[in-house]
Amino acid sequence: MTLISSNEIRSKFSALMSEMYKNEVPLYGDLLELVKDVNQTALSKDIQLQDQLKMTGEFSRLSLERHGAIRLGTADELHNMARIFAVMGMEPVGYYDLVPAGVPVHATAFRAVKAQDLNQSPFRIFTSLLRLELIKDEKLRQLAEQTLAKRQIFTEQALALTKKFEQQEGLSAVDADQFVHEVLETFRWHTQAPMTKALYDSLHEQHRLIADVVAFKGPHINHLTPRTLDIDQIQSGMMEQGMSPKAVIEGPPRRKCPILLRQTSFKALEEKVAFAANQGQELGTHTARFGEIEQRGVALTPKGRQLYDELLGKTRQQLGGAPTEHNAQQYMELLAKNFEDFPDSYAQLRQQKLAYFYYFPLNSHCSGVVQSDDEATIETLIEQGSLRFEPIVYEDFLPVSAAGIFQSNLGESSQTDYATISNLDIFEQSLGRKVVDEIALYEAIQQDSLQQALAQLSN
Ligand code: OOG
Ligand code: NI
Repeated sequence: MTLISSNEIRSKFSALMSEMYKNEVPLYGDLLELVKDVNQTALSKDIQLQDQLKMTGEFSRLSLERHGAIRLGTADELHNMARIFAVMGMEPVGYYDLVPAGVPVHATAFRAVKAQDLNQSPFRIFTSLLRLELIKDEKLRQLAEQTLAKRQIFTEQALALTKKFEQQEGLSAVDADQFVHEVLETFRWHTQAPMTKALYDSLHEQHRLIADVVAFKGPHINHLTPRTLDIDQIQSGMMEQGMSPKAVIEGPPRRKCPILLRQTSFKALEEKVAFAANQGQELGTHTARFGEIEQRGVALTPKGRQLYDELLGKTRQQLGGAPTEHNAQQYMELLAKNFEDFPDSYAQLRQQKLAYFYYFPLNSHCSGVVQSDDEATIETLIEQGSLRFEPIVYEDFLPVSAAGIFQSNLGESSQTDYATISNLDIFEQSLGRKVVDEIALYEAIQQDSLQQALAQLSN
């Protein structure tokens, strides 16, 4: 029996999810059109960028690239979600604690980990787990726990096929096809909420997010984000088309050499929901789903990340908190000013070890030159024109940005001060395994490409 690769299953699922979301949220389709136009223009204006994306293998994945997000209610749900994502070659990478930012969840991002797998299908899902223990009202917490304990967010077949995958280390074409359709059910929007509107309202009063997780049959996908090459152009395009994006773009300011991740979103949709009632149904609304766009730049080393966090922190401090609609202009000016301290050429970013790079051999006939991978040799090879470098794209998320995205669609008032500490251990216990360290992944990609390039130059 031929088994289908996890890359293929992930690609299929990503495409299917995009179709479903387009049907559920037509505005997402409009956004894809806008992103397509902006990307085409950006590429035709910048041959160097085109060349860079072709070298790194990102060119062909760009139009397919999406991330989504779901919010889960229990450890059990998270654990099974991890098993299901494993069928698609996705591992939990990184840990994001949103509690310090006033959002009662912690999270990871499920994604492929190897460069060639990412280039085949870079589909990622930001997956957060609700921290019910932070609900102060004990009675309400118990009600929420009971509600979550009763629900089953996966279809029987999805779980059965996952088990089959684990046993035979793969799925046949027929099984893989059924698997993606079954798993899609978990992400679907439900217009019916199996609880009373009164209970929903009390949960909502504790935190909107709690209502969003607990009141529904499943963890509906709440956004699906395409990747653009020019987010400022998208931001103004969205305003022209009346899509009302959030006031500021999250992340670093506009730069010649983009770093990490910049994101903007438009407000959540208000959707009709039928709540359970003694007699029939009671109608209400719920806002959860929204649109988001992102621009990705080079992955930073811990040293680069520290500088990023410092400059972002300084900006927020000068502003006196998180940016709002009222001080957006001032925020963007401060941000641009502070980030002048962040070198803005790939050469400097590489030399100062602020970011990660791929290395490519340019001249395969300089035998004898390359004896070691020490820094002096590498610098000489670059100067000689024998070695070329290109940025490794950031594949992950940013906790401060994520908190900003959560808040923009939950309403600003939903920021609560939770007096608690981060808890990676609790998260990993719920997940049933350790999360992958993203820095180790970037290091390995850089190191592999350097070794390969040197080996080719020595041939
Ligand atoms: C997830 C928000 C985080 C991002 O891109 O940072 C996120 C959520 O709202 O559930 O998707
Ligand atoms: Ni997102």
